[in-house]
Amino acid sequence: MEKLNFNKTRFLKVAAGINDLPPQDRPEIVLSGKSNVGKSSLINALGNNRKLAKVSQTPGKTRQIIYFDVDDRLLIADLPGYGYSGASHEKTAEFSALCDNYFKSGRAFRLVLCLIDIRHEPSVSDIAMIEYLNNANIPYFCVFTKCDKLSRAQTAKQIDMMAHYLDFCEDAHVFAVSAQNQAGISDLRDAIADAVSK
Ligand SMILES: Nc1nc2c(ncn2[C@@H]2O[C@H](COP(=O)(O)OP(=O)(O)OP(=O)(O)O)[C@@H](O)[C@H]2O)c(=O)[nH]1
Ligand SMILES: [Mg+2]
Repeated sequence: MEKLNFNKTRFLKVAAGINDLPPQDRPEIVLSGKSNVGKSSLINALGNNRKLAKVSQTPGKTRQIIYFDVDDRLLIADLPGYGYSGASHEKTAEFSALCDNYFKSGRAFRLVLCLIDIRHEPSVSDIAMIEYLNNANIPYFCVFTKCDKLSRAQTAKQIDMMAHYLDFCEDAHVFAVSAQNQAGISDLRDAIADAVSK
């Protein structure tokens, strides 16, 4: 089959709730991570188009599940960021309910990209997410974002530190990327294409 063309990434729809998800007529991958970790920026980097997903200085911008389509062959779901402390308690509860329902909806997830900021220690929610995916046997990649902020040596050191906190399952792939300078993006595209073609 021809290689998945990430340049053909387009916005598909906004799903306000669990009853509003698009039909699963192709593999679906999910972007998950703390608010502000760089989920929207990563979609733009993968799709090579800065206008695909809204990037914001204000955390908590993405409040619904936003769907993108890649090459008419793959769905990417951009989940609302978890654990944003600036949002009202009510709003936070609403986001996490949406994510919980989504993961429990019985949809088939080909792959989850767990985004974690390379500069910070993993949050309780990051650790909980990895544990959840391990237990649910959902394949995932750990994607460390904003690597342009650190040197290569610092990046490697941080990943070692993360491994201390995060119980990566044996075949979880680990990526260090930057949406800003495109580091690691092409490798990540290849690995996604590979994972969804199986
Ligand atoms: N230096 C650097 N900054 C980044 C990178 N990716 C994202 N950012 C910045 O981080 C901030 C948040 O990025 P978003 O892509 O909007 O993050 P998000 O995870 O979609 O945030 P929510 O939608 O609020 O959950 C923005 O100011 C981005 O410019 C990166 O690779 N390097
Ligand atoms: Mg976003």
